[in-house]
Amino acid sequence: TDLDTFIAGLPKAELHLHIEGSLEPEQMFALARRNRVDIPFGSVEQVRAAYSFSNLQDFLDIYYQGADVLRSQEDFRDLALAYFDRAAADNVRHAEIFFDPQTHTDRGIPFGIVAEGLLDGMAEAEARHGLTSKLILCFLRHLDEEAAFETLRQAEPWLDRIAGVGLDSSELGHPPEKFARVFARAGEMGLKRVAHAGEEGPPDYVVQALDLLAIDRLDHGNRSLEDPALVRRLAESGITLTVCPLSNLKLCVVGDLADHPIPRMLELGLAATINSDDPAYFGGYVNDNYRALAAQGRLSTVDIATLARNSFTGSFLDDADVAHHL
Ligand code: ES4
Ligand code: ZN
Repeated sequence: TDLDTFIAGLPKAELHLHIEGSLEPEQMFALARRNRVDIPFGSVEQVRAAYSFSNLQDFLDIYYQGADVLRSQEDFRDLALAYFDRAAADNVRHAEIFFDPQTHTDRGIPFGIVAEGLLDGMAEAEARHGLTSKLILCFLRHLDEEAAFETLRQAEPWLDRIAGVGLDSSELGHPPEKFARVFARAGEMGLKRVAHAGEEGPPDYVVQALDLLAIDRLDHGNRSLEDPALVRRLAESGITLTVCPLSNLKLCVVGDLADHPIPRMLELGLAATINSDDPAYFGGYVNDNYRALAAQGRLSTVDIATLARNSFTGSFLDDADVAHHL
């Protein structure tokens, strides 16, 4: 459609992307072969058939299993490059990508192998496509605060190449307050702070992320809409929300894209953006997410342009770089 052509042509930034969630089944098989790792699937079709989830935890179990094929610096470089090639094809000009170091260090893969491999891929993407990127180190919230502190210590030699810290994994039962001290330390070290909140967790987790983690950006934030005072606060502060429509559908955060909260968020004056989250698991990259939502007929072309503009203004690029993209 005309809207799809408009979406494809819009320059955009992607602000909510777990690089381990961009591991396509074909690449999972290729890396399993290269590294002689056993995987519990016989074919790409079997893998895709297993990607049916009823909640976040269902997905996380299979996502952490998939990451086991990632072993060498070259694996992490290839993973990142495969994502950047697809993102560039979607006219993504800048990406701020999450990685989960604990998923790898807990399997004996050194932090530096992961970080250097991703940085290699980022440099190659800029050379190949002019696509710039930043790295965001996520703490796994189902693990304890001390493990997060240990990860921040391991990251020290790379902190000049890491833009910020984030918080992901199982939300319910692991409120932001559990990580207040490690986020304070990250802030003292000059890192930006983001957190997943209000995906499955209640609005109070979003309030905690603002008050106790001092977040610069909110990942998901869907359930904020249940609290009118919180909505006013988010609108007045202008904080960016990184929302993920196909993820929300696949993880049953929304029952139907016809009821997706993004149009409402824009009406309420929230700085929403559209992102792919874990594209290999949720059935689409960033343009697929724009198109799926636009197909509901609840977004104007102005709304779509606003969402893309928000992705640059909500990025951690400096003002001059943002201006260059607008
Ligand atoms: C995630 Cl969708 C989502 N939510 C929380 N943690 C995650 N890690 C990877 N994808
Ligand atoms: Zn996410």
